[in-house]
Amino acid sequence: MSSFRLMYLAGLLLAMQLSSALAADAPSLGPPFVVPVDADGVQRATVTLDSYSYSPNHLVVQSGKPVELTLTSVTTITPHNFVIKELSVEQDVGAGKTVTIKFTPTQPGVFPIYCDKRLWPLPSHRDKGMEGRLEVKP
Ligand SMILES: [Cu+2]
Repeated sequence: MSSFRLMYLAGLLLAMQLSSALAADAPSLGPPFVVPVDADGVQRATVTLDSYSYSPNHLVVQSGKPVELTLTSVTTITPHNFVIKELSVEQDVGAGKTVTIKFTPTQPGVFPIYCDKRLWPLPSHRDKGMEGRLEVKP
């Protein structure tokens, strides 16, 4: 094989890797999921964690009412977490585990949700698309 042909193939491979990396940079935000308010006034929802996604990943809640999220991991090996930095939420979720978190957002706003786990030197899970959004309505 000529060196020109090898360079052409290498370039093709690089282009393929770049395009897949770019695709991973634009995680799709799902339809807004309005978290229902239970009779006791608590807004409850279940979020499924997988590699590398949250489902649903676009949660809408009301300000001033407690939020209780059941985080269920469906992975067999990879640990994940659930971070909403602005609300001081940071919860590890081991592979196959389910944990419940409770917090009360007091300010309306739009806050990123993400997983900051990473297996160095690979990109973080957030970089691989494991992120979402919490919308807090007044
Ligand atoms: Cu993760």
